[in-house]
Amino acid sequence: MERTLILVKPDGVQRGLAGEIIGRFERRGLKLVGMKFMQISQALAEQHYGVHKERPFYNDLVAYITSGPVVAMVWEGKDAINAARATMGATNPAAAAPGTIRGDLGMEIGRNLVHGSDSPQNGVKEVNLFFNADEIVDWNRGGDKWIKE
Ligand code: D4T
Repeated sequence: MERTLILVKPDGVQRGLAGEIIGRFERRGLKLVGMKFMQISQALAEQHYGVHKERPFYNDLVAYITSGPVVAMVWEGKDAINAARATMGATNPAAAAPGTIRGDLGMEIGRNLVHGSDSPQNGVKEVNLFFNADEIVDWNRGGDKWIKE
């Protein structure tokens, strides 16, 4: 079973869209196994976006993700990384399809509302960066047989 780290970024929280965004993953059938409302520190942001350190947008990216609280979550499911990214839409909301989070709710790449891990390996890495093992909840979802074969 794959896991992805999803963040409702500061613009999503500030715009009152956290519930809307969380609901889309929930309705999709992904299973929530971790969740917290938190302020990302400078150090955590630099670790999280370390791969983008040399990119021209790096400083803006770190400033944006630390600009206010986020909702950090761990969602689990079959092919969870791809499922979550399809639900999020293209990185740039201007190019994201209608029906996706970014395509319905966003306008610009620097305010793209949501983060999701981009590979199973990064999913594991990012979940471990944001969550302690005891913050992940192992639970049985009653409706699972209507979502999973
Ligand atoms: P995140 O990591 O936020 O889920 O985005 P993606 O996985 O969809 O996209 P990414 O890693 O390519 O980019 C990370 C982050 O940087 C912002 N960004 C990206 C930006 O502000 N300007 C740019 O030109 C690019 C490529 C948006 C997402």
